[in-house]
Order: sequence, then C-alpha cells, then structure tokens
Amino acid sequence: METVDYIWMDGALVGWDEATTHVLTHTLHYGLGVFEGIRCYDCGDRGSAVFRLEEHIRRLFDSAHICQMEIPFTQQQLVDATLETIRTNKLAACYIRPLCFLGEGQMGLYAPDAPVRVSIAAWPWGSYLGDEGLANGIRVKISSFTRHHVNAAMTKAKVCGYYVNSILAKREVVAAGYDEALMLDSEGFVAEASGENIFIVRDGVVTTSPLTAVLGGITRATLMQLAHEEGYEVRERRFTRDEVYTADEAFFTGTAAELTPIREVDDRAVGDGRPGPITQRLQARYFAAVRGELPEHDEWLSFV
Ligand code: PPE
Repeated sequence: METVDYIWMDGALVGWDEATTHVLTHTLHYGLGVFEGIRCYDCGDRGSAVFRLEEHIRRLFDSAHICQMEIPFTQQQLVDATLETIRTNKLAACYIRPLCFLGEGQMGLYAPDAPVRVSIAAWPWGSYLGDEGLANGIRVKISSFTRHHVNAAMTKAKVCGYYVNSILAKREVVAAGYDEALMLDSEGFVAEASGENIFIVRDGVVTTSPLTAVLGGITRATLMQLAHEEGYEVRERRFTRDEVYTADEAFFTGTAAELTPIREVDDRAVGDGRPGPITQRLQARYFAAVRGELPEHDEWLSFV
C-alpha cells in the first residue's frame, strides 16, 4: 500500500511509523472494535472533498454505541481530525479509515476498563475491484458461508470481528477464480457481498436487499436517492439468488468498491454479460456526485 507521513491517533497526528499498538491490544485478540471506510475525491477546481463525512462519523458512533464502547471524542472532533489528516498529508484523493479499538491493560472478554482508542489513517487507494471491473463488470460467486444472523451479530454496526466471515467468503471465491463473494442470509435470501451492498435491476425497477441482515451502506443510500431522482422505481425487498441470475442488470455499491457492475453470477451471465444502461447511468451519476459535479448534492461534500 502507499504510505503517507502522518496518522491521527488518540487526539494528535503522529508519524506513520509511530502509529503502533501493543500486542496485548484487546481488539487484536477478540475483534471488538468498530471502523469506517470513507473516500475523499479530487473535485478539480473546487479542491478536494470528503463524501458524506458526517454520515460516516455518525455511523462510527452508532457502531460504538451498539458495542457499548464510549468514544472519548465528539463526532465534530473526529470530523475535524479527518479533514486535518487529509490536509496535513496533502492528499488530493484518498481512502480514510477511522478505527476505534480497545487498547491494552486488561485481558479476558469482559475488560470493562480497557481504554477506547481512536485512529484515523488516510492513504491513496484506487479502485477496489479493479479499473477493469469498474468499467466492464466483475464475476461473482455465491459463497458457501452464510452472512451474519441478526441475533449473532448486529449488522447495523461495522465491527472489526464481523469481517472474519467476509474474509473467508472472499478467499473462498477468489481461490475458485471469481472476483467477489455474494453472501446469503441465514434464511437463504441475498444479503450482501464481502464488503458491498447489492442492487439488481429488472424491467427498469431498481431493487436492493432490506437492511435486516446487512450493513446500512452509505453508498447504498446514495444510489437509492440518485436512482429515484433519475426516475426509476426503487424497492427494498428480499430477493433470491435466482432473481440475481435473471436480473437485467446488477451491481455492488460501497465506499471502496464505489459502483461496480456485476457481469456474471455463478457462471451465469447477468443480462447480456456487460454493464447495462441503468447501471452505467447510475455509475456516471455517482462519480459526478462524489466529484462535486452535482450542485444539488453539495450537502454530501465536506471540502478539505
Ligand atoms: N456491506 C459491507 C459488509 C461492507 O463492509 C461495506 C463497506 C458496505 C456494505 C457498504 O457500505 P458503504 O461503504 O457505507 O457504502 N465496506 C468497506 C470496507 C472495505 C474493505 O475492504 O475494507 C468500504 O467499502 O470502505
């Protein structure tokens, strides 16, 4: 990965090499930590802007609240710290990773006195599923791993440990020659990918899985709104894997993956095996929004 000069840690900027932690860091052992993934885009003459920064920081606090972790900063402080980290590192475009974790001092599961620590790192990160995938679509396989059951993991929180399930799914399908894993919920309905939400399009209707067992993606919310503004009917409902096979179009959304078209699922072409017209239109709208080219959505941008 590309490195930068500074990382924000527990209230101050420190050098990249100093942003370290002890091996007895509680989160390292048990996975109770929460994080965010945010992107900052180069908006040309307008400078750089972080996309939906307040919403991401709010979700970080929601995640911490669900996990009974008290973040020793305010939301505004972390918003400011994010912008400061980007500015200090002179980054025009980057991926931003705020992380709240339980530090060292107490072991064992209970550990009520383990300190809550916060770091914010930012670094340049290109397309998550490849430029080729963004342009032409990716090949997806349904994982043999089930996505979290709602009473085993509270999926409204973006918890570090939840990603073991995602990593297993991702490794499984990449080893089999595919690009990304699609996961079903505990009742067999389509949930989400290892790190993205999913949309399908059929007869002009844009559908995404309901929030029951998936992360409430900020990109998902953005795309639902943009699709609605483009005049498409948008629905949230459960659907099955064969509905993905027979969709006219399908795509993934996520901060890292942006809007990545799906061209194939389980060796079946989706539509004619290329990004469809609605997918392409929405992808163009998404990139216009994040790059500050939709004045009606300036409220989504925090200029650096
Ligand atoms: N579901 C999951 C499981 C998920 O991890 C993400 C984001 C989403 C949906 C989409 O959420 P949003 O970014 O708010 O639209 N995944 C992050 C982590 C990726 C990684 O490899 O790390 C991301 O996209 O930043």
